[in-house]
Amino acid sequence: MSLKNSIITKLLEEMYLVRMTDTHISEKYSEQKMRCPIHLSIGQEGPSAAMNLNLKKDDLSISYHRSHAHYLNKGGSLKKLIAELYGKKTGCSKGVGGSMHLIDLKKNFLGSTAIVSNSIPVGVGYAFSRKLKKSNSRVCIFLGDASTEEGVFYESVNFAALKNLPVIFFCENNKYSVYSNLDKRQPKFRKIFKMVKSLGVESYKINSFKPLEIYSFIRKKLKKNLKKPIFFEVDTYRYYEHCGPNLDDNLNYRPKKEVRLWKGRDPIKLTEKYGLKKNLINQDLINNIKKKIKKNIIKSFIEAEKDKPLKFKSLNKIL
Ligand SMILES: Cc1ncc(C[n+]2csc(CCOP(=O)(O)OP(=O)(O)O)c2C)c(N)n1
Ligand SMILES: [Mg+2]
Repeated sequence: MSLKNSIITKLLEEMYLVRMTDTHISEKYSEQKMRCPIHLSIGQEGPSAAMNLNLKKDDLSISYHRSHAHYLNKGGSLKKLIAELYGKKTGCSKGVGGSMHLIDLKKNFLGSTAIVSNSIPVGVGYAFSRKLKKSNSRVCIFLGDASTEEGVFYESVNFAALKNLPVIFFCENNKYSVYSNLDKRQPKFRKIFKMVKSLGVESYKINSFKPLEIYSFIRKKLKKNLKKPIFFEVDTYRYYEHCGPNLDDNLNYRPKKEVRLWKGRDPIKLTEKYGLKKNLINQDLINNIKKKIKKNIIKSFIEAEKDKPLKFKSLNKIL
């Protein structure tokens, strides 16, 4: 298998895992057994898969409220994610965190949190410790576009620049903070990546929505970067409502044309189309990958539903 074959296959595996898991969650959510708020990654699978394929096992990552893709693509346990959503003791946060508090330290996924931007200084702190310990690993900090409107973001970027820390800031710009478009929140002339550049950090806009191109762009820049802070901004789009299992296009806060445009740029469909056209993959391979993932998802849901619920009395011991 050539390098390009294997990258296309890995990108698809990672993106199917996220899309199929989140789709299953959305379908089962109305049963009211998952009682935590959920922020689905459907539509945004490309950047996460591309970034994670550029991370090594001993690199660390940390994320925000929309973290299913980042957790799963770093190798976070699927079973423990589902158990977490069901509030079971077997969940990755022992059932007390829910969808916005995912963690898998065995895979160096440091966590995700509900407070916008608050994982950014934690990630920078980890990078500082990596540097003091002369470790070779980097810390990847996933953030949404709204994070760049929080004061702590600037403090963190400043500290990373000052101390020359091995941090990758990875900004997934889906243009919205809940219902508010970026043009209602930041001056039109401002480019996020340029603003970060002016703070003294090597900074790029990834001008592609094609996962393979995103992957290659990141790879090239990281190779040259020598573990100094680096910032990537990439455009992406969520298909579902900000928080919850449904579509909310009926609310009309996003222009229909924009939604159509981005659904036409679907990261999975584009990757499948490219891979099939260039004979890098075939339909049998796609079917087999999906079959295997589906089996694991069903198994994880069955097991999570069977697991013992968290007893209120045992909370003291956990917290
Ligand atoms: C400090 C803080 N302010 C406000 C909120 C409420 N809030 C939750 S998610 C969100 C939008 C975040 O948008 P973005 O970071 O772009 O991520 P996206 O949801 O678009 O993926 C807001 C304002 C919060 N959780 N924390
Ligand atoms: Mg956003």
